[in-house]
Amino acid sequence: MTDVRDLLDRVSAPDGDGRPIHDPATGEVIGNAPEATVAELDAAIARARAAQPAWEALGHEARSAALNAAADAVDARAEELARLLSREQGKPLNGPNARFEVGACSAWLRTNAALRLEPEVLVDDGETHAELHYRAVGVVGAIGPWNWPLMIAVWQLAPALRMGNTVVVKPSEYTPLSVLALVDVLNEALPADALIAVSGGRDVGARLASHPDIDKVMFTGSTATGRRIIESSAGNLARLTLELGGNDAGIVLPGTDATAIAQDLFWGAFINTGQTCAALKRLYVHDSVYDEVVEALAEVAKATPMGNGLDEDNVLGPLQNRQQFDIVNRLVEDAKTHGARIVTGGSPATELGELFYPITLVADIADGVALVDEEQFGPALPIIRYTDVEDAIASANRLDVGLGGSVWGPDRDEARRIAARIESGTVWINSHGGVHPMIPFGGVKGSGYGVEFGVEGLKAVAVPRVING
Ligand code: TXE
Repeated sequence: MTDVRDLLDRVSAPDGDGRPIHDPATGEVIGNAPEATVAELDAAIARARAAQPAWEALGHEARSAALNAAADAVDARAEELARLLSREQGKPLNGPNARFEVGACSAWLRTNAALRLEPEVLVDDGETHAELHYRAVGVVGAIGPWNWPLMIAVWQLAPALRMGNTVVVKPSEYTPLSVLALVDVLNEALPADALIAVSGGRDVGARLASHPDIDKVMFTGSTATGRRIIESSAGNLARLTLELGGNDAGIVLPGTDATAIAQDLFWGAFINTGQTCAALKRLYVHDSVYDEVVEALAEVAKATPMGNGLDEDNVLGPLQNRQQFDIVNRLVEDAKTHGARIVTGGSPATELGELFYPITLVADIADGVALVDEEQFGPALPIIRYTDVEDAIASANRLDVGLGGSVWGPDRDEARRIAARIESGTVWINSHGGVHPMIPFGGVKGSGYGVEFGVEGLKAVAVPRVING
């Protein structure tokens, strides 16, 4: 079995120092994360600032080559990274989980290496010749969450490095070791101080966002923290890309074949055991197919194994932390008091471990109940019956978030017409949550602003410069 000891030795705090990090499946301590002080963060930002001009001066070709070499380094360590991620985050090795996440890191690095952002000729009419060029912003602060800690770190750092920025990464305090290990591996291929990871608590995150020498903040996390980062940007004028929470709705139209969509619906909702920003979090199903859809989802749930992520059979894991476990438990208990019907699950799976909660399908529930209105970010899905599609569209749009959404049905044109009326950054048809390194991704309303991925993602970590004349 691949050992993660070497990676842990490279990044852990010395014995007796740092913060213990627990495996959410077993409660075991897997290592100690260094806890940087604000002064240490300041020193890291100064180093990143000093390294930036030379990194930008290398030019696009050389930076692309470095990103490809960094992807090679990730591939060479992929199994170790996946195992460390599984132990720290809880997600299984198999399924759309740890090995998949490490693979996505490499794919995003390579795609960013291959992207081209050429100068645009704006006006060329004989009198005026104006071109738009893109330059690096400077030093980018990348602040990440605990659900997809490696993939989201790469979403932030790959385009930033590609454009010639240097980057200071602050991982979530729940999953620092795997991100520190990833950055250490990436740094096998990058020049000194182009990419620095600083592990610490919320004070370190707050300082990174408000630091006068930070030019851009890439943030994925809660809406509450996003608001704080917006406030601090009034001080340092940092540009922001904010990918905040969501409460994605899915609408299943009449005539849909329930068994044909059940697998995709299931994974749209329960990828990473529901701990995914753009997961399906409220499902609106037409009365004519409601019972079949609920039944088909229950069949998939029964056949999908949950447990310790290192067991090759499992594809669902624990909640990553007690805070999130308590949110899911509270929302399901509250739904019960409102008369909702628990189809599968419905109470903690303590036989698997303290932080396990089973796949919980909650039927006969309505808008206004907290499990529908609040982001559960876990393995509990409310399934709401509708009779008029106009009501379903209104329900999808009634909340103050808009990251993703989906429409499921046999008629693609009809589904597309409805999709155009959903207020979210992405609407999928007959699938939910798939992302692609060439397709811009971002939210509207309380889900944040700015997009990641593709050429638009490069522009988001660049500043325009017009050359006129
Ligand atoms: O997020 P936080 P948490 C949602 C999910 C979850 C909730 C809280 O609903 O229940 O957010 O999760 C850093 N300035 N999502 O507590 O607090 C912090 O150290 C700058 C949705 O993990 O937002 C961490 O690195 N940074 C989400 C990061 O911000 C600050 C994924 C995220 O922490 C800071 C995860 C500050 N003032 C949770 N305070 C998604 N969109 O995918 C904290 N941080």
